[in-house]
Amino acid sequence: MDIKKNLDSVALRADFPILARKVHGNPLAYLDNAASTQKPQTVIEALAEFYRTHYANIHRGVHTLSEEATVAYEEARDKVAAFIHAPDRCGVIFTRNATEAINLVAYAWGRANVGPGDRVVVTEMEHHSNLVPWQMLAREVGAELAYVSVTDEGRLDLESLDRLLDGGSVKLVAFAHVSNVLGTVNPVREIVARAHAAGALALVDAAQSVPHMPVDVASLDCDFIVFSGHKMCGPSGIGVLYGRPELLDAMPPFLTGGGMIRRVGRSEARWADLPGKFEAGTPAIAEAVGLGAAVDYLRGVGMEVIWAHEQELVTYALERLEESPGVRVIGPPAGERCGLVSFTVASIHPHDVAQVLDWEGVAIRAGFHCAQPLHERLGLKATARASFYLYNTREEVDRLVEGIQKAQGLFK
Ligand code: 7TS
Repeated sequence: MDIKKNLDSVALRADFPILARKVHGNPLAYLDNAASTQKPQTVIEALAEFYRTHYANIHRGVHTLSEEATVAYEEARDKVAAFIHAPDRCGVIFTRNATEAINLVAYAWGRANVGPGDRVVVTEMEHHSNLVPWQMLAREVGAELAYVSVTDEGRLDLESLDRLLDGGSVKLVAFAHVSNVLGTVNPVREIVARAHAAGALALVDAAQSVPHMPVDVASLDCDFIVFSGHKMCGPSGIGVLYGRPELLDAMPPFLTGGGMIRRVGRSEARWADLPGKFEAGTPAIAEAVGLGAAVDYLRGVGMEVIWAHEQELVTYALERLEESPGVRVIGPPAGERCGLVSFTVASIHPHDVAQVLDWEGVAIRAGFHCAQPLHERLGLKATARASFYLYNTREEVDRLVEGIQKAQGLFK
């Protein structure tokens, strides 16, 4: 597919001021989007404009600024709900990030619904954010944490899921929509259907999917879904949990204090309705507004167009890397993955590869990418990872490959 027909990446790059800067005298090629993405001018301006003209605390004052800030914050919730096709805006809970959203479910839902002998199922490809909260829960309540296997090609082994579900007493299947290391796009609907058939709930970690592809939570049929604003052109400090309102209603709160109560007596309190019940304290007000602006921006470009662009780039990157001597690509083939690629380079530590690339102005990540059990499963010490977004170009993929060749020359 010709990218330019669909996405004018040159014009679009001008929307992101940081992409004009140089690193070590070279133009910046920012290929670390799975860690965090850059921000368009509209998001930067939405934050500044909100602070300049409307800022106040929300849901409290009757004064004009507080009312304006409340409207802006709640409009951001509407935008997020529409973006993921959430059936009910009250199920959209603002958190700090995907990590906090998963912790919210692990603490509030998990402590109330998982007990001794129950099972929580995760997969071997999870980010630590979708592992450690469940390890903590399992240890605390005496439940078992079980893992869906990953095949050598980097796919989930759904037969191992079936075996775990057959064992009974599975309360939750928590899994990534898209792996942040392998790039694998998991069959969410199928996994959710199998979990539901076994009487379990399903939590989808969409940190690497919502920013890059159209996601419709109603059609995925999951019970909880989480993602982070900073990975989708939005500010850091704002993330999202969407939960089925009836589940959220039945859950005890996670954090308690101001903003989430209806009435407080000397010895007890009653909770506010959704979504306030899960938003204790002063939330990330301006950041929510910034996330709303990010959603506007992404919708303006079009999620299908962004996905197609990234597919084109990753297909090209796989071709180039696979023909490079000494480079080993991790994960499934093009067509089964999102716009990221992890790899190793023979005899060079991934940190050294990343260092040489940085001298060239090419930003990638190296290490475990917060997925240590996955690296252990694949027998890998560490990997280097290039991850793309809507503003990346084929020329930047070429610079990645040239940088790797340079590292190979230096470490010969
Ligand atoms: N889940 C997945 C699949 C992720 O990739 C990440 C972050 C998280 C959860 C946590 O997101 P946070 O916003 O709460 O931190 N992934 C990465 C990464 O791959 N490199 O840096 C952060």
